Amino acid sequence: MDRMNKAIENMQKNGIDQMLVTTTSDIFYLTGEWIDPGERFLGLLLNSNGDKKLFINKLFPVKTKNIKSFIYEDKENPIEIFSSHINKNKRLGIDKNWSAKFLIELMEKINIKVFNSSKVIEGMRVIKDAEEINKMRLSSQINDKAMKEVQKLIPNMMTEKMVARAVSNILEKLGAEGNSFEPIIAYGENAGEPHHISDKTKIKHGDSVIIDMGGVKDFYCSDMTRTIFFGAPKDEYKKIYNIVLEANLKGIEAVKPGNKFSDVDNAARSVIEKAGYGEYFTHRTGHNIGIDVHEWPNVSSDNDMELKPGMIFSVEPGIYLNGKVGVRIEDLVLVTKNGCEVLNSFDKSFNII
Ligand SMILES: [Mn+2]
Repeated sequence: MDRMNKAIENMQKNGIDQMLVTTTSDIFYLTGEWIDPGERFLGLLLNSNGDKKLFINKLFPVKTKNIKSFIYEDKENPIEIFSSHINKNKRLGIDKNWSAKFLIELMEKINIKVFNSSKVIEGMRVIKDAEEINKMRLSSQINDKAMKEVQKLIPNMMTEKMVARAVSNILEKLGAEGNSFEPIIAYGENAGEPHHISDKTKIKHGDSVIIDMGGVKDFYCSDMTRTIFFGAPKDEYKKIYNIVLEANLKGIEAVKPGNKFSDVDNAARSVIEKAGYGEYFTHRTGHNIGIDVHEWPNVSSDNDMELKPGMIFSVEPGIYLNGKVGVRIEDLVLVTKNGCEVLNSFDKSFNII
């Protein structure tokens, strides 16, 4: 069954009569078409009776023949057109990412009960099929190769920003379409912030270097982090590195069907807690990934959802000592029948360049 009909079947099972899908990645997942409308309205209205209607601005050509398209022009009001296709006596499922400007306008125009129906597509996307798995493998293989090239740039005394800028070119040369997110290159004390924005900082002797990067290949994202050192670091920093590495390995070890996302978080987090650095691991252990770099759900202590074969997510523990040092080690893993396959193979042993 194709994905769109599967989605409609899921709607029927969940008692959802009508549902609006609006994100570029969900529409790509369902139709195979990548349409990025910027600020303009794009929506796929699915009905449990099997009707599929796409609302799209004339600026964006649609190739799909199996959906009825309603094409509007800039001089028209797309919410006016869209609202005339809704059954006002029934609840309308709405994509949680739909822009509030459209939702507010719709709610001002018509009196209808709306609810968040994102779980319908999220629940499908969380399990990758064979074709998606192969694309995810390839995407991470490219990222592994790119990491090697990026690490070669570090001794060149370029700023964080210059290295970050070089990442997309390296990924493209290796066959990717580009970055899956703005790469994080963080030196020394900047690495002490988990989401540092790369700036004009230059590297100093003994700095830890966080390199968090990912590419897009055939619409599927990679995401990996390595931390290396520029010259021998303080003993404590080496100790921290080995704790984070142990946490990464223990987290990965916990990835198998039957375990929960919270078990993976706990396996990684408890290594860091036992070593006395629990308060410095300030984020969740990971996130699912696929067409989007961050997909539902998270690998976190409060997520008791069970792991199932075909899920792909990151395991990325870290320790961040504000103003001093930061270490994060991140790999993508695929849940298999008996355990997991790590999609990244780039070396993660303690490394001084
Ligand atoms: Mn990540």
